[in-house]
Amino acid sequence: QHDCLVSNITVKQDFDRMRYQGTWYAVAKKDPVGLFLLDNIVAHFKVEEDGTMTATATGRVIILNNWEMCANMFGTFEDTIDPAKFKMKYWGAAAYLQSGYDDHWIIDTDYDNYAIHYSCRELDMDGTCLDGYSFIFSRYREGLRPEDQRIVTEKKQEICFLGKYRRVAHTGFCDTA
Ligand code: AZE
Repeated sequence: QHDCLVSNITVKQDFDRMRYQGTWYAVAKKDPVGLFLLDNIVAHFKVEEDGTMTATATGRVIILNNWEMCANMFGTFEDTIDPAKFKMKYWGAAAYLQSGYDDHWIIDTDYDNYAIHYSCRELDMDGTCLDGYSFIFSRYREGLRPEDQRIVTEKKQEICFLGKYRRVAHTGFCDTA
């Protein structure tokens, strides 16, 4: 049923960036290769006056052998022909944080409870994803409602990341400063 080809992955139809605005708590994540946000990951999406989508994100990271901190990150989104597929330019508030340019796809969302994000950084020769990451977001830091969990499990399968997610803890580590 799912051939795992990145080109066959379907995204949210008629994605509405206005309704996507506000706070999203990462409740699970699939990591890419290399450094990544560890936990306490919260993102805030906004649509600017010119219609551009932007976001800020915070999360605990460990950099430069054992320096634990909260990374304050920024992202701006470039539109593509598909309203749910963006290119995200991102950077850190401090220069020693990561910066980059990633795909940012909204696989599914109901805007009020859950969202499934997907980013493939590197395609394999066969068209599957060799290196990618994904976030499961909730409007509530406590997690997803049981009825949303079924949808999320189905979508994890569709993007071929089922079994590769880890729960994202929210301990309050990044709540201040
Ligand atoms: C995302 C939500 C929208 C805004 C941004 C996001 C991604 C951020 C990173 C940050 C990595 C930082 C590291 C620091 C050492 C998708 C969560 C910017 C990928 C690894």
